[in-house]
Amino acid sequence: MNKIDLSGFKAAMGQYLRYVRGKKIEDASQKDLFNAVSSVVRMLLIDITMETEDRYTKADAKRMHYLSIEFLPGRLLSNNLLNLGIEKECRDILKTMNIDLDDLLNEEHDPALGNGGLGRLAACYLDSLATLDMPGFGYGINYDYGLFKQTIMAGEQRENPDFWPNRSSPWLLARSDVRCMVPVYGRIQGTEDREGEYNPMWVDWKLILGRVHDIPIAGFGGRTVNRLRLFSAWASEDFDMQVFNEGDYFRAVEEKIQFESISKILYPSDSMAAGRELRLVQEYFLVACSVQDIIRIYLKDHEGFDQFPDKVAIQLNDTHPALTVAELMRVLVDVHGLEWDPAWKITTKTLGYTNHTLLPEALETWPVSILKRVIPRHLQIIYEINRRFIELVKQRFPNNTRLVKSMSIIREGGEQRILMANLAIIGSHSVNGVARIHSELVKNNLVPDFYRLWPERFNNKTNGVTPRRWILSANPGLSGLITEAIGDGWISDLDQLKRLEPLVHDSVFLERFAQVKRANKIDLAEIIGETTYVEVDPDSIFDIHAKRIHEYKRQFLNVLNIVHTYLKIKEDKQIPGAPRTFIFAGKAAPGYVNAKLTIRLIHGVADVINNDPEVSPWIRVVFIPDYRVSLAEALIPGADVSEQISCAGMEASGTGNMKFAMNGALTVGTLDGATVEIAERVGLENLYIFGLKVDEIAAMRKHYNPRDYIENNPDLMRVMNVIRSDLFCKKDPGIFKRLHDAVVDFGDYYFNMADFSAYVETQNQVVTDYCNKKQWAERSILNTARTGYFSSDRAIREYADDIWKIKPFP
Ligand code: 26Q
Repeated sequence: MNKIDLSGFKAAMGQYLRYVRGKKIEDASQKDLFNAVSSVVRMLLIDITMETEDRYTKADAKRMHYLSIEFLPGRLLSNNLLNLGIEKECRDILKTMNIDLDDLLNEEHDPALGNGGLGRLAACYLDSLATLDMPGFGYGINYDYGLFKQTIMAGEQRENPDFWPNRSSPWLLARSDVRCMVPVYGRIQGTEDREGEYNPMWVDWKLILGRVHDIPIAGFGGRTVNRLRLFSAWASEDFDMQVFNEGDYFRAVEEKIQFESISKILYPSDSMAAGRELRLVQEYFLVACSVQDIIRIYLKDHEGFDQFPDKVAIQLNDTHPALTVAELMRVLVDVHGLEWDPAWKITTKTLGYTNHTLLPEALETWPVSILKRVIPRHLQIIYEINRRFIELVKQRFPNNTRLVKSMSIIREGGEQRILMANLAIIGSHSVNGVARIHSELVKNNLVPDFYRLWPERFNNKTNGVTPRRWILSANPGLSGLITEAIGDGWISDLDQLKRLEPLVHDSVFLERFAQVKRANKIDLAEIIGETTYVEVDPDSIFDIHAKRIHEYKRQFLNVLNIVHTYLKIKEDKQIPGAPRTFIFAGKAAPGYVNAKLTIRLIHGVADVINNDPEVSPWIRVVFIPDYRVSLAEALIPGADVSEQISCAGMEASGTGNMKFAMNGALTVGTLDGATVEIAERVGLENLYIFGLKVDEIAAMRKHYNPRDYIENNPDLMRVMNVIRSDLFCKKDPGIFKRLHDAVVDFGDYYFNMADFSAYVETQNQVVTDYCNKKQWAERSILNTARTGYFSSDRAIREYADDIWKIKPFP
């Protein structure tokens, strides 16, 4: 670790407070102090950024640009201190000033520029790229409003605006020297040149300006600082003047507001493709700004585009930035004058595409009519890409109209639509899924015809998470214990956790491991008390289900088991073997009725159970509001049981599953996403796998009748009847009928009924096993010891070697 000189730290803080905030240190608020410390850390980061940049430039390094409509970096002060290796020293300096660092860390607002898994994955990947000294940079949008803040009123989710300091955060460096110009709207004018060749010209477009802010991304060890570049939209002054001069003052102001609204808000859905024009404009805005910036950086040190794919890699985080295919072609052909064929070669060699979902409703398609209005030239280019592609398909597979139809970028029949996944696949040299089972489903179920055409293009990159944030920073107790036992090499080489395995026979280690978990549960119990006003027992089993609320993730199934357990105590007088606390957290998309109802149901059930003196000594239920990165950091270290119970085949990977297992929680899960690989690695005896498998669900779907399961299982019948009754909604009779009917009358698309009895049995086994404290601790240790594979460092090395061909520059 480089030693960073902190002798000027105090003085620099004082200067910041005095000359930026105009305050004496004794008058500074906690927020002022947070900003002061952060501004000093930011200076250190800037120094290393410049040094890093020189290193890359000198080596003429190939760079990777990670395009993502979402980034969820989480709080940055503590992460930066840890990665720079100055946390302890900084804490000590502050102590001499009577300042508690932990108080300051809590002042930081989570940047919420993402919904969930996809945005958080992007942030873990940036952490690993910097830690591995690799030239990898994030490109995203600087939304004014990130994901809404969730509050609960009478059991219902309310969405409140997230006022994140998108201009004043100490981590945002305004780059007023860089500006992007993004043409939008207008029309195509065909002209013929002297040779009589058709030359399309995009005319009458309007100009949006992209303003640039960078968030420095420090790697662990303090050697490398990369950056996350975020764009925000601004109507250009030229454009103002033009419309103002036309004399329609109000229309001019309206249009200006309309343009500046492009980066106003993050769409709050992670599972439903919103077909709104503004969303398409957002995607295009990100793509156009990014491509411009990438080419500008490339052209600083290179001439012509021959070397472009050897110096630049671009990764598309899902299809949201898939317009990059068309935009890169447009810039190469229309702006830089390349011929189509070489431009196409460059484009496909440069781009890689990661798929994150198989859910049909989440796959993006855009009406041709919207593209025609917003980006007419891109639509033309997409048509040309498609024309040439279909030629190729017809050559390879003559007379096969089915194939042409299934692989065409344009879906005919009714309103013509652009299939963004097809565009991304055709325009990339690599297509990857995010867990082994998911990548197999991409090949065999989602786009089997593309797989037949280009088998070499498809690959798997199982997701990973950064151990810096998810163990070192979130779980200092566990980190300290691990480091004491095996040294600190694990932080940047997580496979070393294997060396903990023999310690399961060391009774002192076992005891201390259990103590760490208990201490974390006490901390969590306090947070639960503060946020839900429910008192919970740290000696009860902490069973945590934390993730976006979605029917496929089956929070409903969890509730069914809770209600079943309640009825067992209440009606059958059967007491469980150990007390349990069921903990939920997660946001529902504002327009997702059943997800919001599920939150109400959890609260309704919690109300009845927690207030029943016969039941509440055994089970309690809490819903912690406003799940976000900083809350996850508090929840995960305190978990005994991790709920990963999605309907098999629907969760592409999951990443929370990895974080929980690393922190010693035992998984109750289905064979879905990366949970399959977690099970393989920790061993079936160290987690709880239950339920239908992907192929079983596929085979059953056609004839599945959820009523068969209800009629044949009196326990399930009883639970469903109670859900339909008004026991959990005395003040709003009937509201949960819709959830009941989704299962009973509308086919139970996610197989809750079919998996109910297996889930109940598994949960009962958990309770039994938990009573053997020693054995539980052993299995918990083995979860930590055997999940090193799920480090994002491993994932990034695979991407770097197989797809990006980038190297470390230490
Ligand atoms: C698309 C169009 C319009 C509006 C919104 C969207 C949109 C936005 C976000 C669609 C999907 C998302 C996010 C998806 C997501 O988070 N997927 C998760 O990705 C994780 C990382 O790979 C996986 O671990 C999860 O399994 C997957 O659900």
